Amino acid sequence: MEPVRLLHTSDVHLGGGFPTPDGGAHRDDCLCPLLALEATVATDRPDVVIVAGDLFDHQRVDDDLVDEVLHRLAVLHPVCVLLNGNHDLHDGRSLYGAAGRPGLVFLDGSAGSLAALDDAPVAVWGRAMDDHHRGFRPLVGVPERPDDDRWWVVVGHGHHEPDLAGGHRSSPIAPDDIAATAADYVALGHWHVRTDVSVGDVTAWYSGAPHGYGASGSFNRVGLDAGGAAVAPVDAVLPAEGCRR
Ligand SMILES: [Mn+2]
Ligand SMILES: [Zn+2]
Repeated sequence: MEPVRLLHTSDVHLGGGFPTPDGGAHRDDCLCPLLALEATVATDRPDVVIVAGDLFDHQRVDDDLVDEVLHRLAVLHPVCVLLNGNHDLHDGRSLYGAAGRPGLVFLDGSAGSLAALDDAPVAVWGRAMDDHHRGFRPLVGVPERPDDDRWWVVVGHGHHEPDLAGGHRSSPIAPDDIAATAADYVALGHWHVRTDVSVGDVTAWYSGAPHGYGASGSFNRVGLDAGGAAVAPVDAVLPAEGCRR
């Protein structure tokens, strides 16, 4: 298979505003993390961009901001794969009604959506979250690895829980769930800290939030080739003093 390069992000939380490490502020209409993503795409030239949930901070984000964000992601070139998260549930108040447009692949199925991308030899699966509760299992119900010449990428938004029996958190993801995907890469969201949760042969990461968590944020750069998945951070460069626009 042709090698491919992914750029994986999650927990962008647009519409929520957030402080900077040195006391500045990003406003509610801030696009700084998205501008950082665009800058990274321009230099890194990935084949696929993946947003693994919580692109938006809440479901009351202004329509114009939602439209601008979806438009900018749609025209990124490469294709952008979107999964929603618990902050931007795909339910009756979903913000993703306008996500069906060229350049975007929104994984909208509450039982999972499988998509074979047009412009890259990649098949991707993810399960849209319509309710964030203990019974929602982001990585349960993953289909068999497609039997064709494509890299197999699974996307999920939820809480990694090594001891499922002893836990209580919503949308749990067990190590066995990750292993069972048999994926070349599992792109996770929900944790704001970049974290490796790989199991055996299955490479799985939380990308972390681009605005960081007490430190500067990053995106996850993933190369898939015959040697497997090579994962590295790439800095998300946001203005330290807060919003510029
Ligand atoms: Mn989340
Ligand atoms: Zn900002």
